[in-house]
Amino acid sequence: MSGLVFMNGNLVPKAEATVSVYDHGFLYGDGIFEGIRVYNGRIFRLRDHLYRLYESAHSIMLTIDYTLDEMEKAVIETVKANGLRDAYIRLVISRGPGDLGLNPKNCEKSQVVIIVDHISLYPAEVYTEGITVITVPTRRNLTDALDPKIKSLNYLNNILARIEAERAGVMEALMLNNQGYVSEGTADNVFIMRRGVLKTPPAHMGILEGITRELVMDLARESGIAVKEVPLTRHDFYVADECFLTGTAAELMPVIGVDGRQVGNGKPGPVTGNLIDAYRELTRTEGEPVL
Ligand code: PXG
Repeated sequence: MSGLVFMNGNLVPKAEATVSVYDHGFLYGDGIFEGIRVYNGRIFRLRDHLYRLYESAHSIMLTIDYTLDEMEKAVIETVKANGLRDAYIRLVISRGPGDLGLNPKNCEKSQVVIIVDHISLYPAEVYTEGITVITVPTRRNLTDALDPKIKSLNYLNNILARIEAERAGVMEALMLNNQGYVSEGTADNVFIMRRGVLKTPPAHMGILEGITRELVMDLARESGIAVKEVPLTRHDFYVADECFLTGTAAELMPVIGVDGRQVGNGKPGPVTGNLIDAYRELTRTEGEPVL
């Protein structure tokens, strides 16, 4: 059952799911992607991911040969074909094969790829014990160069930041923007709790507008916690009562140390714990099962 990849309309076995070396996604990182989860047979927040995908496409002037509704059907079809009730979906759209020049005018057909595979989860203790992070030298993309709101195939600066973190012996990096404000992790958004208020950097700080981020702000507000989108410096993280990362892959991950400073009492905080529980409940129960 599993191992079938959607390639421009065809479901092909994993080993045959290949793209051209002339694809501008490969040559130049010219394309966009989404990472989506399947929980308990349900595709979590698929519509939100598709809206963001089509916004990214519009922003980089990439034509997708499928309407949003058609793409939704294609994703569901690929999930069903793979028969995985808990899975990771990687939706990739590249400018398609062209020639060796930068100009995409010869890229006649964009390449749509939908991969549904097992997800490699973070170890369970990460959620009960938390992780430590560091800020790294590699900055997040400038908003007026390549806006981080675009989920493009250009992840090199995030990859460099992740390598810098790994070499320093921690699992994740906090990236700063060009002004030195904290923007986000390499594949996750960041939050702090301080004196009863939940804070996260606003979108104009140069971040991906994470779907988990939005959801977590809603969950917090519903439980009566004040939420503020405000610029945050490294100091704000050092003196936070609680800190956590949010993302499709990371879910809600407690952070207990930043740049060698202990955050709060050095243990995942109570608000973080409650939000993790609420998030997990939602992922298992929201929406209709597709298999
Ligand atoms: N910031 C960045 C830079 C991201 O790439 C997030 C924040 C969180 O956004 P969501 O919408 O997921 O809450 C991301 C998400 C992967 C992978 O396989 C990466 C992401 C999502 C899923 C999988 O590396 N990035």
